Amino acid sequence: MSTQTYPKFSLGNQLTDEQVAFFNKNGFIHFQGVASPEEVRAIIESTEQIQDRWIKAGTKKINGVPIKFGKDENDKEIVHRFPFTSQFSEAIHNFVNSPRVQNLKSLLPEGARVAENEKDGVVVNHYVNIPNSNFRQMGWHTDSMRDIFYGKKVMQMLNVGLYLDNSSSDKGGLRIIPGTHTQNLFNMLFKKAYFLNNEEDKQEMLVDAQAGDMVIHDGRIWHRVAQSPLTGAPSRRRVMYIPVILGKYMPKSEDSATPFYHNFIKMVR
Ligand SMILES: O=C(O)CCC(=O)C(=O)O
Ligand SMILES: [Fe+2]
Repeated sequence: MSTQTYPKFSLGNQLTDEQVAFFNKNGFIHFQGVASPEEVRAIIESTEQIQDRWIKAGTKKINGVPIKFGKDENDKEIVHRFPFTSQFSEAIHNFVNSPRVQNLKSLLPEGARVAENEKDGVVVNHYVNIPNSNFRQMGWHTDSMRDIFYGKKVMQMLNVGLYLDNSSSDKGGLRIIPGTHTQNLFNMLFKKAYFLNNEEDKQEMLVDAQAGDMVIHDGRIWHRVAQSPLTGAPSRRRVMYIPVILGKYMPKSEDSATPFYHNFIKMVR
């Protein structure tokens, strides 16, 4: 891993020219303390309620997108990957529609929108490293690859990550290769084996975040989530992703088909 560090910013009412320039050059940007501890707590609580509801009802998919289930450190059944959370949580819906998040559209060309009911909606990931964990890491990928599975042209998109737990190398953590958002299509497709490759890259950079921080990445950037060196509760890592997208409006409904790339997500553990 590169020992390089990077500057962290604070998010005001409008992005500064310096922040926009940093994002355009590197393909990511880190804002500290964007959500208050109360907001983070309310979001976590609402995911726990959603989890109980889905488990009780035996819900397997939302709008065609599979819910990823597994076990936590107490052998309790949990949800590891929650799609479309803002449709089930007022706390998440309010955060996503707050000016802090809506103003981020200015990082993309005119017409960008926050996608609450397209793609997988606002996703919460909950990793925990136990023996036989069903979700403790995520191999190398770009998020924009999903556009190709939808038969769409690759369009610029943002994935806006809100950290619900502290996440440094003790959690494994998000690793990104800065600048890869400007690569050509061949490198986006073939630079690494999608989701199968979990190997460290010399150029990868660790995103070292605290709960409440926001880290935005361009959908074309290569990234992975490393496995925590710890096990059980100390390995817990929860992060929420808000997609900001361009292009044709493609809302999902209960009748929507399961996207092909979920065959890969199913393999991720
Ligand atoms: O958990 C993370 O920080 C990244 C997750 C991710 O890359 C994804 O869901 O596409
Ligand atoms: Fe991703």
